[in-house]
Amino acid sequence: MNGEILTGVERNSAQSRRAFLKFCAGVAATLGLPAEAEAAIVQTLGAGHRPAVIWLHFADCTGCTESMLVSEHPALDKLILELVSLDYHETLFAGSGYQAEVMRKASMAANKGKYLLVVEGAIPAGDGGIYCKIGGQTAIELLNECAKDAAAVIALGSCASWGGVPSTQPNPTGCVGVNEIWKGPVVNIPGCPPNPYNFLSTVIHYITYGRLPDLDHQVRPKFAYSRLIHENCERRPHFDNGRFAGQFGDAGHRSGWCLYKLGCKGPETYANCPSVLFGDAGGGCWPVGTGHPCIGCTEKGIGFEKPIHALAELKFVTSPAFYPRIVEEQGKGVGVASVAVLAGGVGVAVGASIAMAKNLGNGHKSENLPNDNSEDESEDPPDCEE
Ligand code: FSX
Ligand code: SF4
Ligand code: F3S
Repeated sequence: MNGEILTGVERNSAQSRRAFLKFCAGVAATLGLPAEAEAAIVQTLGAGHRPAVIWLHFADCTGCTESMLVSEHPALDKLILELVSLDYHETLFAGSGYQAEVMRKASMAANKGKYLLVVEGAIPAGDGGIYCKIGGQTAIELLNECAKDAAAVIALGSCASWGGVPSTQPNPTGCVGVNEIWKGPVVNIPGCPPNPYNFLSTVIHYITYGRLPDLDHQVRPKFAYSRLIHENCERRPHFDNGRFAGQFGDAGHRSGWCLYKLGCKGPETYANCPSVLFGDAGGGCWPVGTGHPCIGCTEKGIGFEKPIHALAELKFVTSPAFYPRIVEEQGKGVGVASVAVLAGGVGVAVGASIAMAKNLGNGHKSENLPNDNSEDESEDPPDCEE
């Protein structure tokens, strides 16, 4: 094409090819895979192999689907039309009622043992499951029926992973996560909403390699949930230097200081939010980036359970000297997991804990900043793990 004038179609097609290659490179990087993986992903997705997906909705706000709708790499239409065959989805389906249920059963029969089952929302299990019925079946019956012949079951969002918002006390409908009902293997992709790229990367890993990615002890993909939010947070230098916002809107808060003393759960929450971001809207688009403390939405027992004002437990924190680059260069062979192991040296953790205790005690005061007329409500330093 050197020196030639491109037609509109050629230009669009070149742009979409570039966007596709960029997307595959992004998936490989998110998964922490080496350079060869990028080629494998390009080849597999380019070959047009589209697994059938059955997507169920139970007790939820549909935010999981909404967050998929605003993803641009790929846009949802590309996901539906080119990467997977979305054969049943109550929110996005044109059909409804009897017609939709017939489609679901037909797809499950035609793709027996090969389709992916995505479950969004908690399962209301109280009183025999009578609080959630679709097409005459309870959520419990539907889940068991659809999971039985699935190649893999993905619990998408915190509600499906461990109950999430609908399971908060007093939980009158007895909401629980998928793995309380379906006793076969389940992959949890928590978050409220979950990051769409963690879901897409899991599906693409499955399409490319015929198996799911490695999982942690809570059956979450390690590529997304093996690092604390606190490890990659852009406000971390402020934490390390004892600069904390004392209250919303004070000078520390306006200056981008650490939100730990406003209840940020980043030090006890595992997720890749600071590096993957949300909504394809550019830098800073994640809760802490916008000035709100992390509420620990990916973490069972923290999100929606631990009060927002409560201070986070300071987990095993690495020294800044051991921080990996947020996006690892391709082909260097250093994955997310190996970086986590490298960062997990006991001596480093002890050193970091001592530094943390010191800095939390020091606490630069927000009111020392110019134009601040608020009082510093910093609390005494909590005990740190050693
Ligand atoms: Fe739950 Fe998904 Fe939170 Fe909402 O549907 S994970 S309430 S964002 O959307 O299930
Ligand atoms: Fe970031 Fe929260 Fe950690 Fe502060 S406590 S560095 S805001 S994750
Ligand atoms: Fe949730 Fe905290 Fe990420 S609130 S979206 S885990 S920053």
